[in-house]
Amino acid sequence: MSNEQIMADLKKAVETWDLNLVKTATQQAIDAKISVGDIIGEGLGKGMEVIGEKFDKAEIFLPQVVAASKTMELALKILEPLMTAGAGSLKGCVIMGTVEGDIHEIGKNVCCAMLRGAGYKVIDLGPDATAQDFIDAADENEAQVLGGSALMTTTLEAQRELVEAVKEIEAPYKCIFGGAPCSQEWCDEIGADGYSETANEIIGLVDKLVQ
Ligand code: B12
Repeated sequence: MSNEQIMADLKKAVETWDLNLVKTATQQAIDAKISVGDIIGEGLGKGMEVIGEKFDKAEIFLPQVVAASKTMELALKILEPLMTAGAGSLKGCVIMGTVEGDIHEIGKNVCCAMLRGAGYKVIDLGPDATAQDFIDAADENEAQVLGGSALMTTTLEAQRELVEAVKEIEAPYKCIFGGAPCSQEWCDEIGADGYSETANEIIGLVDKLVQ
């Protein structure tokens, strides 16, 4: 089977929330030595984009979005062993989470996966993480970077709160943000240290900050 066909199957599996197809296609992609970045960014992620667009147009509803999310998560689980860098080779530590009040996790999970693949220790706080959760985890793990995801306009404000909480205690942590309603302009406004639109770009961003 060609790599193009495998990528098309990965996209289709998420779009049609087909758990069997996602298992087979992910394994085929691994066997074909397609990079984890391409499997996620060019395959599974493209399927999730279609789901997002259909949901926005009310062509599908929450249960279908949840089913597509579960399909994507199954693929990320299968990819996990490939994304854990060996001990001793870690480039630094990043605390990732979805900010307080927000339960969207897929984009954040993709970022975690990409960072692990690039050799970072990643502590994933999951969804609905408070500023204090980020700071506690960073203190405990001597992290350099805090990455907060927000998918709703209403939860963007929690990104600002994280920046302010870090400034208040004069901690050296760099704050970076992302998520669909987030932007470079927003990050400049709240005094964040970085923004990236995609999970592919997050690696370069973190590399620069931990240098
Ligand atoms: C999937 C989804 C869900 C799933 C989430 C499942 C899960 N486990 O995560 C479920 C069904 C649970 C859900 C629930 C809700 N959702 Co919803 N959901 C979506 C949907 C369709 C796709 C989001 C997604 O996963 N995209 C795919 C990922 C890969 O992309 P991404 O998240 O943008 O991440 C990429 C980048 O942004 C970046 N990135 C992400 N995080 C970070 C972090 C850092 C640090 C960096 C650097 C980069 C970065 O890298 C990622 C990979 O490239 C969007 C629609 C859309 N078009 O976005 C709505 C959407 C986000 N949801 C929305 C809403 C309103 C809700 C609900 C309130 C319910 C409802 N009434 O619809 C609840 C939320 C309750 C809560 N308190 O949080 C709205 C938000 C509106 C707004 N602007 O405020 C949207 C935009 C839909 C809409 N048009 O109405 N949702």
